[in-house]
Amino acid sequence: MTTTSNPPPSSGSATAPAPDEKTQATIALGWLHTAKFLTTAPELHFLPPLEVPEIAFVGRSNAGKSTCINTLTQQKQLAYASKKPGRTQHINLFSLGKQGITDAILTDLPGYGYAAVPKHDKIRWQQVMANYLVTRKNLTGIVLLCDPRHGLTELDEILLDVIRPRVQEGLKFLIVLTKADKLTRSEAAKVLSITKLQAGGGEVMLFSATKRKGVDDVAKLLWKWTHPQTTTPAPDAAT
Ligand SMILES: Nc1nc2c(ncn2[C@@H]2O[C@H](COP(=O)(O)OP(=O)(O)O)[C@@H](O)[C@H]2O)c(=O)[nH]1
Ligand SMILES: [Mg+2]
Repeated sequence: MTTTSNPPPSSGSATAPAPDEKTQATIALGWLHTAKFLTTAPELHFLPPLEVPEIAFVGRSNAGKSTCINTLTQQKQLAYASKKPGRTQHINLFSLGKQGITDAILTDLPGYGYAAVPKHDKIRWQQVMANYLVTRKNLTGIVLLCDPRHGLTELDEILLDVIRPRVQEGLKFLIVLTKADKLTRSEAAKVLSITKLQAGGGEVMLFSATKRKGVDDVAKLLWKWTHPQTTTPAPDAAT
């Protein structure tokens, strides 16, 4: 017989989201929709020092980063802003906040691993990115986009090594497995559990822009990262 020392947290259904979560997703998506192009810079030292929390999006070229940012912000011109000639190898910042009051920054870092890029540009870029990820003071969280059909690649692993000390110090970290619509249910479950083992203290979520899978969950997490004081405490699931 089992003991009764662990009462269930609630009597509601385990699968249906609580109404409260739906409201939280609406708030988070409304907030993400306020994203506006702020500035662009070729290197960290050209970026303005900022006080508000900053979330960086990183990933290999073609991982689905632009599509993910467009989906989360419900705007097409944002990723377009990062595609303008001269900005593709830049750090692009977007401001977020209701009523014109910036309360967070979303950073789009150029995709890496694109084969046609000359080697010396690749090395330069890796240094810019590592410098940004290691020293940007207001950096609060990192979202690593990964196409689950390829899994984490060598360059993703290098990035994980670079940020590991900061994650251990409390930097938030999320791996978004994109294009989940391309996977069968069992493939999705498998890659999710494998990636969780590799995520080193970070979270992992499945995402599909076409099927709108994971959109609410990623939005809520980004909101939570940047508004810790306004987040209602969740039932204790921490280890
Ligand atoms: N099926 C599917 N294709 C996607 C999804 N997200 C991105 N893609 C496709 O993947 C390719 C690369 O996406 P993009 O956002 O440009 O990747 P980026 O280089 O990381 O910015 C494009 O052809 C997208 O249409 C998704 O959720 N589902
Ligand atoms: Mg892109």
